[in-house]
Amino acid sequence: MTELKQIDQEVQALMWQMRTETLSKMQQPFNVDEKSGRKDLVTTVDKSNEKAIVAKLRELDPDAQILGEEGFGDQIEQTAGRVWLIDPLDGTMNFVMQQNNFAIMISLYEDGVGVLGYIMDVMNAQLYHGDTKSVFVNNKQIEPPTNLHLRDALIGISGPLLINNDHNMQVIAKKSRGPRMYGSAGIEFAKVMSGELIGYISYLRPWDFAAGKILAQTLNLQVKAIDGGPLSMLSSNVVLVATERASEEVITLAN
Ligand code: 2AM
Ligand code: CA
Ligand code: CA
Ligand code: CA
Repeated sequence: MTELKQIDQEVQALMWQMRTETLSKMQQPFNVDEKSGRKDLVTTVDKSNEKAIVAKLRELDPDAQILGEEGFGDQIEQTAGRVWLIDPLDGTMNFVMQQNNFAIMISLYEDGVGVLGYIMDVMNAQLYHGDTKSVFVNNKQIEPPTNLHLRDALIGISGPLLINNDHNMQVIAKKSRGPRMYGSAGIEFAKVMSGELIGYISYLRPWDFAAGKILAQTLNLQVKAIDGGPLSMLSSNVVLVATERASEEVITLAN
């Protein structure tokens, strides 16, 4: 295995390369298919991005397992050892409908513990990356956001949770200064880390929150299931990322 520091450098370079490739593929015709329905899309760009990322990670870390959303990695049944998680295009609906507000995400876990995280906000050319010690946007280290209360800030809530009022989401939205909805878990984690949002709540799968969880926790943000318990890295969860104060307030209101 290549040394971790070198792997980190190589994966950062890979994220920039994937950004360039994604921008170029966006300018050419691509195919769009429905997965579970008309609100759940996959494009040829999701698939080719994942294939390219899997190929590079195999070269860098041949003994690791790889879990990718589109299935070009491994079938994973347990989190022992090194596991790379890939979301090759996060916010595919936005990619198709807006050509904006989408991300590429990669992370590394070892025995279920986060090691490295990467979120590329493609259209803003911002790579959020780091480990359990520090978080950077491109080359600049960022500081933890202010530990605000729910009533003093904006909160990201996914469309389905808010529309269906699951876990009292409408009450939580009313207690805040207002709900926001961007349609990409990666972009929303980035906005919580930068302090634009006090938190974000959404029903997510492991590759949707894996990178954000590592980086957000390094910035003193709480990342939990909506019942206050730990997140499963092998199944879906209603995920809450928020400042310590807002996290406590949301968990109380949601349960
Ligand atoms: P995706 O674009 O990679 O699928 C809003 O849809 C956010 O929730 C996106 O980050 C999206 O990731 C994620 N998401 C998770 N499960 C989804 C599903 N079944 N349908 C649409 N989006 C989903
Ligand atoms: Ca998807
Ligand atoms: Ca996703
Ligand atoms: Ca995706």
